[in-house]
Amino acid sequence: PFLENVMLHEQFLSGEYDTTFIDKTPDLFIFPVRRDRGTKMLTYIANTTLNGVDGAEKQDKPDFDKLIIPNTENIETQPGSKQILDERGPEGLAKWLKDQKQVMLTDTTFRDAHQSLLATRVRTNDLLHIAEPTAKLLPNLFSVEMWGGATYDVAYRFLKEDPWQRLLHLRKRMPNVLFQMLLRASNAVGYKNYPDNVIELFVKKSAEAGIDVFRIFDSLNWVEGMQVAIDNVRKTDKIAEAAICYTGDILDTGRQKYDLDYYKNMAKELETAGAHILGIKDMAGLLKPEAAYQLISTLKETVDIPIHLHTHDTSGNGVYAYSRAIEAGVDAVDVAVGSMAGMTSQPSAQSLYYALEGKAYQPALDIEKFEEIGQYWEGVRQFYKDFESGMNAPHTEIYQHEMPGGQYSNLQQQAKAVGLGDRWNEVKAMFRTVNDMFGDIVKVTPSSKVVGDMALFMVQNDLTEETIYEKGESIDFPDSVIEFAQGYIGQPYQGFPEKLQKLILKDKKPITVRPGELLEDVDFKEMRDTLYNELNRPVNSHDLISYALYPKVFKDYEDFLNTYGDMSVLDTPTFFYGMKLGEVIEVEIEKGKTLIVKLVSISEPKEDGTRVVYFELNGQSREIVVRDNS
Ligand code: 3PY
Ligand code: ZN
Repeated sequence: PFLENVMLHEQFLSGEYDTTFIDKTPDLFIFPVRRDRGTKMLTYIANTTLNGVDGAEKQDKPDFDKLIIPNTENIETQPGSKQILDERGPEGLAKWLKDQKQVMLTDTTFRDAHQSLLATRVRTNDLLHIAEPTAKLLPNLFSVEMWGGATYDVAYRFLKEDPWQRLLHLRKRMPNVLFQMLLRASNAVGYKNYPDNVIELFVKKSAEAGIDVFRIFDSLNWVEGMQVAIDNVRKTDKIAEAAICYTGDILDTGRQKYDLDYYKNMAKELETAGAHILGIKDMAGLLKPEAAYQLISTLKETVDIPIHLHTHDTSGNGVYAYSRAIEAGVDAVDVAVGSMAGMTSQPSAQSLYYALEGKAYQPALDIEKFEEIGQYWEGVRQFYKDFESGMNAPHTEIYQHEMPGGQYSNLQQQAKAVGLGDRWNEVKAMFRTVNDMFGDIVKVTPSSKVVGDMALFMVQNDLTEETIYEKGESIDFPDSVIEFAQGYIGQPYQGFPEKLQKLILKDKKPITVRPGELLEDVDFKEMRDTLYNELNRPVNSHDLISYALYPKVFKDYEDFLNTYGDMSVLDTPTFFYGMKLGEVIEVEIEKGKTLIVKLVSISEPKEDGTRVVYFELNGQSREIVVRDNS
């Protein structure tokens, strides 16, 4: 009742109080187990067993090997980079990073690796099992990238889980390494520009919940679009890693739009804008080894802050590119655990380690531990085999189509969904054509999505570059393409190609200012009241932010919770495939409370298309009636 009084208090509802304690204490929101919690869960399992998950074909549950989780119970957690930040602040941390002799590593396995290999589908449950072992076995990491990018949206939309809970639970288990997220500047973790006060609250609450390093980028490398995010990160005393997105090819003298001077100028601008670290974000893996050497050597002379390089191994040249960048003095690089590395993901930590053997800058880490953690991931990866892109060899075509690693598997899924699965090669080629039509732009979320949408649209409608110019006036372009031409995701370097912009916009007028300047602040107080009435439950800051970013996705997630409850507690095979006849699973629905579920039998379908699914729940018989959609 005390808790209820607090949460129904006028001041609490108004949001005019410091919510830190409540936001960071998810336990407060665990209410006594209602009687129907078991029924809801069984309904999800029954439904998934009969019909599969939304958006995928129903399949029988495969036999998976048991996961191998390193036993680290008796190992103490060593202090790491997180303690350095806490003790010395962001400038002190940046200085420490720059002073290191060996190259420092960011492990992206918890974010970009699975975003790039498995369409971002790795569930919190699978991250939690390996979180503590990772913190204990790899205390020398610079950071673990575990949030942001597409993880936020996909968590709600497809995994039916709360990304804030992921962050809070991981933070508890990994107190010693810096947590890093990818922040799309004014697009936060979405695909469009948001009002400045949404970015402000998002950054503040993410920092409070546990993010230490914010890698901030703008999808058109438009520094003006990054300033609000940089300023807000600086206000939290966390690390602003402002990033340049690498595009084109500095070695190609025939292509001068993005040359060394371009990168030098932007690096200086970002340092002036307040970056603690300079990020180089090679999101598609276009940075060839010699280019890496030239770029990093030049930038090391240009800025005083440390430099952190990110690439994708799509071409197979990732380890070589890193080796050359390290020779040129780069301070940190992004890698993934071997079994989740390579191809569209980051280069393998282990491969890089061995490539640098005999060098003073070889990373200081226990390679055996990486291998142990890799065995766990090898097992987990099996659960997500349906989301693999099918790329199983180095893919040098990347230098032609320039598609970001995180986009490759997603766009491929999108192409399949609109019936273009067998025209994937055409889509890739069109991706490059569209880039050139747009004036050779930086391609990374959301600008890469615009290029992808346009490429799909053109292939689907059998349009070519020529026919676009011929028939453009009568063509209704995809919404994202119109918004891009309007300037709603920012200004491309050297502007839009005018002729195409006019064809796309027709009567609409483009903007040239920062979209955030035109967007009204969100009234969070009013939003809190609206949400409180709609959800019929207390609303915390995380709910508010998620609703502000993704209103429909967030509401659909709430509907899912009302129907089935929190299914993030299920093991991944059960979440995706349901159960087999006779199978018994254990589900820890909250700390110390475990349910034992057995699937006993399934009846024949009745006339109305439903079946009865018979379970035992903690030894007691339960029947669930669900529709069989097959
Ligand atoms: C994202 O924005 O999600 C990316 O990973 C861009 O590379
Ligand atoms: Zn990336």
